[in-house]
Amino acid sequence: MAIPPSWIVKTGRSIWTQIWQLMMSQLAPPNDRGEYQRPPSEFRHRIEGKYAPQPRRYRLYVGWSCPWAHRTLVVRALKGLEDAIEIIILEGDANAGGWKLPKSEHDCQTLAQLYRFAVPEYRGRSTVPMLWDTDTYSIVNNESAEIIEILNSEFNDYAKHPELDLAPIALQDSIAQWNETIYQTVNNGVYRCGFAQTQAAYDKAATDLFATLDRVNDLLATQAYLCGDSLTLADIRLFTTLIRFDVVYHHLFKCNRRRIQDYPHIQAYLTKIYQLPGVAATCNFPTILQDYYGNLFPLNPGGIIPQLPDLSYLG
Ligand SMILES: N[C@@H](CCC(=O)N[C@@H](CS)C(=O)NCC(=O)O)C(=O)O
Repeated sequence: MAIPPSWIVKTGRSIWTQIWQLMMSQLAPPNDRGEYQRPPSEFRHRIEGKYAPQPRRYRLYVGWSCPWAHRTLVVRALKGLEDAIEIIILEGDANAGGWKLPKSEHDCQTLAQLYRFAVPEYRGRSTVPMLWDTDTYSIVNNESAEIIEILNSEFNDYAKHPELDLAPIALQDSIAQWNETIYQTVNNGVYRCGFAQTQAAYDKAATDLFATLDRVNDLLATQAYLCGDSLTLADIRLFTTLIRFDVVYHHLFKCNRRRIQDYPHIQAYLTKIYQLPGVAATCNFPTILQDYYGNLFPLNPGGIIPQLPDLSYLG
């Protein structure tokens, strides 16, 4: 006797919903309203005291797909710190989750093992970007917002472009205000859309996201950057989400009310930053597609990797 299709749909839906909720609660722990809560970063040292600013002493562990790590790659490129700060590019591990090292270090094959090599009792997330001290084998900082401040100001003696200040004192209030808005509604906002576990949580995140994009588009009609005429860290923080938007977030994270291509002033701004020297080389679109669609299993269980949209406007 054939199984009625309505039974297959009902049973499949019930089993899949339970598995999905279980996987999502691991991937993206929600609060009691089903809203995604990003855990705070735990290593927050600055370049001071035992961490002296020396060339080739510190290393950055990054992954091409990660927007938070991407911030650090853009600042490193703009400041010309390639010779002073080495980068180690990690690979996302679709099966085990987490990041794999390109070659074994201190007997560690994964980033999680390296975190525990430095701090054996550490039980938090092993995230990129991570700034590592090769002298003391310790983690200096794993908060991208702080790592970009460090790269902007602490290695000027070794930077090819020490004159470039991405956080001038006169703009610090404006940068801080934009950082807060952009983090809540755009950088983390796209994740709040994609990782929402209730309709209400999604609706709120999507409304907040597009309200900020509308506002930014209007602002950029009359000025070059978020804080006025000059590029700041706030722009770089916005850039790494914008560059992934039409490629990934628009579809995978359901940020589909508009694309960046539908915002003329944001599109021009994105292109301008993309074309700054060294920036295009930090944007690895095939890996971005592969990691998001291939590794975020609960959001894309079939594992199909879509084709790249037309990005020819970037030049
Ligand atoms: N607050 C951190 C977030 C970094 C982050 O979430 N990185 C993700 C990749 S996009 C990661 O490494 N996740 C691995 C994990 O959570 O185990 C920052 O901005 O530096």
